[in-house]
Parts: sequence; structure tokens; C-alpha cells
Amino acid sequence: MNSIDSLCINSLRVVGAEMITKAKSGHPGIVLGAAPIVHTLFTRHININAQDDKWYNRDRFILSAGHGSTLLYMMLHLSGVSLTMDDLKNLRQKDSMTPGHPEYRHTKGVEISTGPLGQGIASAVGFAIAESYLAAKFNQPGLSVIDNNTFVLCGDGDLQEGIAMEAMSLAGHLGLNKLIILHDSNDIQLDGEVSFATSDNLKAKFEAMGFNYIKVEDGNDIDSVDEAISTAKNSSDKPTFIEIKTIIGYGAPNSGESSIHGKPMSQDDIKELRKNLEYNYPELEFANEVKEFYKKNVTERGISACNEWNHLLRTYEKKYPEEYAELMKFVYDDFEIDSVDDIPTWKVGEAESTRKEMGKILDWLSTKLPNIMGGSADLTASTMVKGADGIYGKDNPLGRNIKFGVREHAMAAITNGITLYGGMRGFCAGFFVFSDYLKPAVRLAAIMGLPSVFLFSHDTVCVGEDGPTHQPVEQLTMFRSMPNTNVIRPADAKEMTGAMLHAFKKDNTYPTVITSSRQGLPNLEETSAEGVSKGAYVAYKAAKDSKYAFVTCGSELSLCLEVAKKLKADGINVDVISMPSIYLFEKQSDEYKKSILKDSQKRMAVEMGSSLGWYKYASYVKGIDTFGKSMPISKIFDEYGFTVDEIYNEFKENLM
Ligand SMILES: Cc1ncc(C[n+]2csc(CCOP(=O)(O)OP(=O)(O)O)c2C)c(N)n1
Ligand SMILES: [Mg+2]
Repeated sequence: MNSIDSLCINSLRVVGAEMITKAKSGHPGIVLGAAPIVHTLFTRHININAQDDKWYNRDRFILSAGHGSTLLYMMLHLSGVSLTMDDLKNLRQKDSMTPGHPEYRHTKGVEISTGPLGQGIASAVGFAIAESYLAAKFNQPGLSVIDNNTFVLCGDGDLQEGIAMEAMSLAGHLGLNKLIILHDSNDIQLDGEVSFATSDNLKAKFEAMGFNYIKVEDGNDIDSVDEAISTAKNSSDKPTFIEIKTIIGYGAPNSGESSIHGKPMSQDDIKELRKNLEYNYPELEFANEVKEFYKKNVTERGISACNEWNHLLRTYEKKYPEEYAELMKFVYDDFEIDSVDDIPTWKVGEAESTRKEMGKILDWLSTKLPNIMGGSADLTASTMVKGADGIYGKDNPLGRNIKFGVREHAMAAITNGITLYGGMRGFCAGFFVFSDYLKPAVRLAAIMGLPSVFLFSHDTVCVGEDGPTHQPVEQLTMFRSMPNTNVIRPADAKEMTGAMLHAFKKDNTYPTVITSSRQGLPNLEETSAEGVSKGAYVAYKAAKDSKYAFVTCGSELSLCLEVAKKLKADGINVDVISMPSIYLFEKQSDEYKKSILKDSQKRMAVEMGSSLGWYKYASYVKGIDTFGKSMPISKIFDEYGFTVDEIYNEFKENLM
């Protein structure tokens, strides 16, 4: 190895370990072991622009092993993208720019929040899908304006996660040749040897999944790492998995042991590390030679790659002005629905399931928004959710309908990756009960403030015959309790229209979860698409000063309206509040909230799901707090007492 490369790598090792020791918290093992991989990738391959961290055609670097954040932070500092030396010294401290795991939107240059293992690999597949779609859409002979790689650094733990396997299986199937996964293969994980838990033949496994497999026997041999990456970049039809053998905690007294994985080194151990690496530079500093090397080989190389791209773009603009104008809409994420004149509408009184309405509105949205892409987890026939322009794949990279297969968790993380790419908006769908399978990816979307859209059908026990395993009960409460997550449960077509328009609005800084019914629901006079954007509104006013109100949403709105009208006939005035989105309602002014939830009213909440969340809005809740039962839907309403008579009686017994 060249002496300057060697100095750079040892600086990353020592400064990284010192940052962690200073923080009294962090993961030195991966920093010491994988420093040569990251150094090689950044100084010889990655094209990023320190002057514009959002440069559209930059290579994307996904640190799936988020516990290696220190490595990423040092790269962002040395490449000049962001982060000062003081930021590095503030690792893991309150309000620092260098939190424990990388956080999207918090630290400039971080492409995605990572930490929950496996998620990064899966989202990287979404990045690669977005890239290939845009490349197919815009590139012209000799003018590859979209041409970036998606690099992933993962550990052994990432590869034990189901989500990573779901996603890699799909990536291999799709032949995403711009996806390159670098595996920090150190045979050690938190609790000890990887062999305690895994004995996979990685070569056979990943080749069978449709990947190229390359092995680098010694991660310290950076020319071999470099060559492997170059080979991967030249792959024309397959993603590449590079297994790079490293030694966890390289240079530390306890290198090769799991004890170095996540425990800061003592000062004595740091001394020994420095001795073993023959490293004598001052503490927590990068030598000028190192800074210069990164400036030349990452910063300046990146800027010149970006300049070349800008040059290419000027030619593109001249030759293909229309395509250029369209491309700029992606670059600036500038898609908005200009008119809803031809949006599907439904007549009052007409009954249809809200899932069918969701599907039809989505099809319409796809005609308006060329940047939306997604699909279902093998349930299009049930969810009615599909992307436009045919099935996305090797033969049709312009297809916007992704057949995810039964891979819910990867589906949701891939959806996030598509959204994170920039300019694109991912959506996906499944049965609501199986949202359990993808919740961690929605949670990450919420943490990142991503506007990914998660669409679900079969939102209550009204699934019926399939029984308790298929009947959601607690899922609404689960998602509603998730911070920064907009859960909308529309009651009919008008509310579904409002929900879908809201979900795909430009500039949302939260994910949207929309649930829909399996069964047909009447389209109501009383509903309002605009009301959805306020979260809740009074759908039925029994009298000017009604003493009571129902708070409800989804399929139970029509039921409550009937009950309220029956009570009205008895001279009892009960308003009906439709509350499709608690999240949006909570964002309204106190004045608005008070105008909907009047202090003078006693309220009963009605929803075919867990009652837990509704006590904030009602003194009595009619919910379902048991698992469901297999039976025809016609019997379900009686079984759980979701009938006009039962609700009428319960209201009288409990509120009056
Ligand atoms: C989903 C998930 N489960 C558990 C963890 C906690 N965790 C972080 S790193 C790690 C060990 C992973 O081993 P490996 O990827 O080999 O990392 P190395 O020890 O080699 O750095 C564990 C269990 C996590 N971050 N995410
Ligand atoms: Mg490991």
C-alpha cells in the first residue's frame, strides 16, 4: 500500500477510536476494521459534490451498518461535504451534528437514517430502482445524464436480517447492476462469532439470488478492494456483492474479538493501538497530508465529475429541450397536481369499497404524477394498488408498477429508498393486518420525515372468513401512536379522494398510511374531501347545541350517521364527527379543535378496532379489544355489536 493511503487509513482508525473514547460511547470495531474499505471507496470511486450535497447524479452511499457512523462522519468531514472537527469531537452528544447513528435531514450528506440492521440494504434497492427508472426515462445515446451507483456498506448482522434477504432477492431478480454491496466480513458480531448463528455459503447464496459475488481475501489490501469495486461497476446485468474479509478492531489489543464491537477503548488501549499502527500524530486531528489527499481525491475529483455532468447536461438541454425540462422537475422535486377536473368521482348513494376507490384514484394520480412508483406485496387484486406503465423490470425499466412479491418489509424499505433518491415518490400496499410485517420501515420513514405512502386494504375484522390472523385490530392504534405519521382512515370516496390528494401532496414531511375497506361502503352526502385535510370535521349536526356527539371514521361513519338520525327521531341530538386523521386534527389550531370537540358535549367514539387511542376524544368507546373470528362478514356486525340498534342502545346506556 502507498504510504499516503496507509497514513489516511490509520488516521481514520485512530481518530475514529479517539472520537468514540471521548464520547464514552460508540462502536470502534467496525471503524478499525472497515476503514480501508471506506477509504478506498471514497478516494477512488464515489462521486459526490462537496459544494452541492444534493447533486442529482451523485453516487449514493448507504451505511447499512449504521453503527459505523463514525466512519461516515469522518468521510463527510474530510470530503468537505459537512461536519467540522468540532462536530466530530461532539460525537453522540446532545444536539450534536454527529448523533449515534446517521440521521437523514439532520446531518448534511447523510443519504438515509440507518441503525436498524438490514434496512439500509433494502432501501438501497429502492435507490437503485429509482436510478434505473430515471436512466431509462432520460438517458440518450452518449448522454447518460442519470448514471450513478448505489454503494452499500453492510456488516454480518445486516445479512442475517430477513429484510435484507427479501430485498436482495428482488434486486437480483431485477438485475440492478448499479447496486454494489460491500460486506465488512469479519466473522464477529455483538455476541461473539458469526458462526455461532450462521453457516451460510455466501457465494452460493448470493449467486443463486442473481448477484455477482466477488471475494477480497484481505480488506487491508486496498488495491484488491479497488479492483473488486471496479469490476462491480462494469457489471452490465447484475448487482454485485463484494465480501471483504476484515479483522474487527484491527490494531486494538482485543482485535478479532466481539468485545471491541461496541465498547469505547480505554486510553491505554488507544496508546497500544497507536503503537501497533505506528501512528504518532496528535490526538483527534487529521494531518495536513491526509486532508490534502482527501481534498484532491474526493472533493476535487467529485467536483470535476459534477462539472463534467453539468457540461453533459448543457448538451442534453440543447439537443433534448423537452426531456431536459421534464428532468429538471425531477431534479427539483417539482411535481404538483395542477387540476382535479378529471379526477374520478362517485355519486352519493352509490356503494363501493374504499379500496376500489383508492385504486382508481391512484391510477388517476399516476397520470398526473410521473414521479410516483410502487406496487403491492402480491396483493394487487385485493388492494387494487398498482403503479402505472406496466410492470417494472429488466425488460421494462419504464414500468412504474413494482411487483414486490410477498416481501412486505423490504417493500416498505424499498419504497423509502425510491422516495429518498430525490424527485421520486414511492408507495406500496398490502393487507392492513400485514402492516405488522413492515412497521419498522414506516417508522424509519417517520423518523426521516419522508413522504412515502403506505396504502392498506381490509382495514377491520370485516375481512370476515379469513379469521383472526387476517383481521386487524390493534394496527390502527399502533400507527396512530407513531410520531410524525399521518394515518388516514377514510369513510367513503370523497374522503378517500381527500386522503389520496393529501398523501401525494408536494413537500409533505411525514409518511402517510391510508387504510381502506374490503366491503362496499355507501357514498355519503355528509362527507367532505376538504374535511380530511383538517383531520376531523362535523359531518352531521343534529342541532345547534347538541349535547352529544359520535366521534368515528372509516366504515363506522355511515353507521353512526344512521344511529344519530334514529336518536334524533327520539328527540336526542347527537352530532357526528368524522375523524379520518387524528394526526392532521392534532395539527389544527386550538380554536378549530375546540369547535369540533366542544367542551359542552359528551362523546362516544366508535371504531372497529382497539379502543385504546380513542379515550382522548371520548368518554365512552365502542371498539374491539379481542382478536377477530372467522365468519362471513354478514355475521360480523352482530357478533361485535356494530349495528344501528346495538350502538343506539349502548349510547343510551352509557352516555345519557
Ligand atoms: C434490527 C437490529 N437488531 C439489533 C441491532 C443491534 N446491533 C447493532 S450492531 C449489532 C451486531 C451486528 O454485527 P455485525 O454487523 O457483524 O457488526 P460488527 O460487530 O462486525 O461491527 C447488533 C446486534 C440493530 N442495530 N438492529
Ligand atoms: Mg461482523
